[in-house]
Amino acid sequence: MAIDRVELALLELPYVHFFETSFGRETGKTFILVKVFDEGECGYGEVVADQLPLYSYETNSTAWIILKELLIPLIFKKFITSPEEYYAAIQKFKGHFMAKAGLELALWDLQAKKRGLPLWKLYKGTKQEIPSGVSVGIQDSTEELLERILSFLEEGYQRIKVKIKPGWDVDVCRRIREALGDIPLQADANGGYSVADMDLLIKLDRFRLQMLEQPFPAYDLWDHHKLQKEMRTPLCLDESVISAESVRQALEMGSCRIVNIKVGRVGGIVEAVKIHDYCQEKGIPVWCGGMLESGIGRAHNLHLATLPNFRLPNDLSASKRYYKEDLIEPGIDITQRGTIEVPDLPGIGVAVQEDRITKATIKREVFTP
Ligand code: OSB
Ligand code: MG
Repeated sequence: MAIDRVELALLELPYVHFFETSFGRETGKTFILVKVFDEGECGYGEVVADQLPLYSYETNSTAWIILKELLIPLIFKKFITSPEEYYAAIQKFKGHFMAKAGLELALWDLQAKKRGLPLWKLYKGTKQEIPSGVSVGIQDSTEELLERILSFLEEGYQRIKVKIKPGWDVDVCRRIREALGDIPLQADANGGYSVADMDLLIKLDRFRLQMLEQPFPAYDLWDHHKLQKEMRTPLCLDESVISAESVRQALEMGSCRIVNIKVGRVGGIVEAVKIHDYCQEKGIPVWCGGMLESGIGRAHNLHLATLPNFRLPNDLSASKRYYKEDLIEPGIDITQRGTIEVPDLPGIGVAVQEDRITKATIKREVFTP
C-alpha cells in the first residue's frame, strides 16, 4: 500500500456567533482540510492554523507551503503510509506543527479505516464518552456574557471557560460569581498579560477558578513559574506547550500544574500521546483543547481525549455551538450528562459531507506521486 493522492482544500466556514479572545475577534474560520487516498479509502485531517499569526506564528499560507513543498513530496518520495513513519521522517524539520499535524491526522484516519477500527482503539483509549466543557469568548457586555454562560449551563456543559484580557478580567469574574454562584469556572488569557500584571492576576485567586490558562506569552515559562509560586489557582499552559520536552521543562520549573493538549500545536498525535504519558507519570492532569475545529478536527480530538489522563472537562463542544452547518452529519452533540459519545465506527467515525466541503472550498490543489 502507498498513498496515491493527497488533496489540500482551503475552506471558509462562518461561526454561529463571533469568537473573541485577547488577540482579537473572528466571525468565521478559514482552514486547510487534508485528504490522503489509498485505493479509494480516504483519510481526513484538519490544519488548525488561521489566516493571521495571532494564536501562533503559523498561518494557512505558511501551512499550505510547508505541506505542498515539503511534507507531501516527502511521503511520496519515501512511500510513507503510517503516521509513525511520517512522524519519524519529519522530526528534523523545525516548527510548523499545525501543518505537520494536519497530514499526520489524515494518515491516522486512513490507517484506522484500513484496519476497520475506530481511532480510539489505535490510541488505546479507555473512555466511551468524554466530559464536555465550553469556551465562551469576550462579549460586548457582561450581561451578554452572563446570558450566554447561563444558556450553556442549561445545555449541560460540565464547565465554563471564559476568555479574559486586560480590562475584561477581575470584574468579569466577580460578576459571574455574584450572578451564577459556584459554577465550574476557569479563565483563559491567551498570553495577553505580562509580568507587570502579576498583582492583578493574583486577585483572580479569590474567584476559585479551576485553573488560569496561559496568562503570559508562549515563550515565557519563567514568568509563569513566578506567578504560580504566588497563586493558589493552578496555572494551565496552552500556547507554551509545543512538545514533550517543553512540558518537562515547564513541570521542572513549576510553571503550571495542568496541561492543555492540542494536537495541532504540538505537531500531531504521536507527540500529543508522549505529552499525555509524561504528564500521567508525573501526576499532572491534562485536558483536550480546541481551535474551533470543524466536525472533522473535533472528531479527531474526541478520540485523543479517550486516553486515561484526560481527567478534566475538555474544550470539545457540540457542532451547533460553533457552526451553522458543520462538515459532518449528524453533528457532534452533547448528552444530558454533559458528555460527548465517542464514535465507534472506523477512523474518525463520523459521516463527512463532501457536498458541504465543496460548498465551503475557496482553493484546492491535488498532489500525486
Ligand atoms: O486558547 O483555547 C484557546 C480557540 C481558538 C484559539 C485558541 C483557543 C480557542 C478556544 C476554543 O478557547 C476552544 C474550542 O475549540 O472550543
Ligand atoms: Mg487556550
